[in-house]
Amino acid sequence: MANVIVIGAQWGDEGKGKITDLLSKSADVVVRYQGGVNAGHTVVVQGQTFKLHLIPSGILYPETQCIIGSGTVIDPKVLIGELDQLKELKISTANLMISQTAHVTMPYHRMIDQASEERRGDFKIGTTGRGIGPTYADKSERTGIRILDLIDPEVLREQLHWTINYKNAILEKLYNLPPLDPEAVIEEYLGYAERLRPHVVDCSLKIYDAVQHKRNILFEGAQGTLLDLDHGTYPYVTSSNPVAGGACVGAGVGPTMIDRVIGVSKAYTTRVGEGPFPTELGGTLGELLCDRGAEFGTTTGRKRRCGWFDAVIGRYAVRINGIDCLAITKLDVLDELDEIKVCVAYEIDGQRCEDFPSSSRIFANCRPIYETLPGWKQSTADCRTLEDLPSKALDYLKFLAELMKVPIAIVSLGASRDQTIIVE
Ligand code: 2SA
Ligand code: MG
Repeated sequence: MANVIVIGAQWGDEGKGKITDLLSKSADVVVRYQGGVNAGHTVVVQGQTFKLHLIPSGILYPETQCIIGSGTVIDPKVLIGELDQLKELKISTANLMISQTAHVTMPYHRMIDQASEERRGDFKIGTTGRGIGPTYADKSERTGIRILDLIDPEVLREQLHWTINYKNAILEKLYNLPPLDPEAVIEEYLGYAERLRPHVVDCSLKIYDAVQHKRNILFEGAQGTLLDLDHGTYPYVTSSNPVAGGACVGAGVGPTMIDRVIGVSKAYTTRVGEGPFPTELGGTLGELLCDRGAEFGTTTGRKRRCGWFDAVIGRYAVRINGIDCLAITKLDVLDELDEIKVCVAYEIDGQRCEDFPSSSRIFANCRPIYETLPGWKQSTADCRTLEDLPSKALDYLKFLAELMKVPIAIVSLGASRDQTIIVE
């Protein structure tokens, strides 16, 4: 397996949870490198559903070491909730490690995230309201609280007193919100620190050790390429770097340590939150994809917007991430359709355009140019090899691979581990 990065090639929710779960079997270490509790991974194992936000799905394998890396933002309350959930299900969390340099999401981050979304009105981003943007903003502003501050009571006390007074002014004056009581927050977070302390490590050092020992490392991206702060559909993005390059920064490893990048894409497209989406489908087709694909946010329960596969985005994701093979998920969702469209290029101001535009304004005015393929109109849920697939489904996959110029290595046909085709 070697050292592999798994990233979302669309707007998140591509099914990375399932793919990383599959790959985790051969991984010794799984690392989350960005994002926070905005992420939601659903993994189904033997009929049991696990909804994880921060803990890598590799935790379901007893031998796998799981690291929540430096580039993540950690909401301790949610993380402890996940630890409790796993404990109840008798899954050991002894192999969970948390980077000491990850940033901590505080109550004021959530409050500011939600209040600023309200304030934005028509310009809202459609965030998960989990305080992600404000936590990363504090990191950049250099007023953040890191895990190593959290677990040092003296430092935490000192830093939080100062920061909460500063934030209270913002909460009161800008958002008309009640101030926080520093002592109450400090007490609450000191309690979290006690629970998390045994898991805290130097993440980069752990990974470097694993590299030296030739262990297989899996870097698990959250969200997706088009939600990347630098390369996504700004401003309708998250505040971290889900792209493959983010793995090096967020885990503290050099690019020479990475062997492969696997891009995960749905056989169609979804997006949750605001922002342009050229291939979005309204009406019954959109509803059908949403119903068949159970397209509701894992974290917020929000209904996801659904549309046709967009190969312009696919090619962009291949370029930005250096994807060398693809995992196509949820092919079975298309089983009933008479015909299936694929966006192969955009029309922008009357011109055909093959490349993704950087401006969200231009992107909002792109008209998709479609090619239409026939549907296969039969269930693929029980297919386990490419030969099992209806020929039209295989043609569809081949078409996607041709458009993106990378091979398809994995096809997923349902939520269960066994509903998967591994292409030899
Ligand atoms: P934020 O909260 O600041 O990161 O929101 C900014 C944008 O990023 C989008 N975003 C996501 N998009 C898809 N899936 C995500 N995770 C959850 C899931 C989402 C949920 O797995 O379904 O439950 O609603 C995720 N997290 C952030 C978000 O919609 C904004 O467009
Ligand atoms: Mg998700």
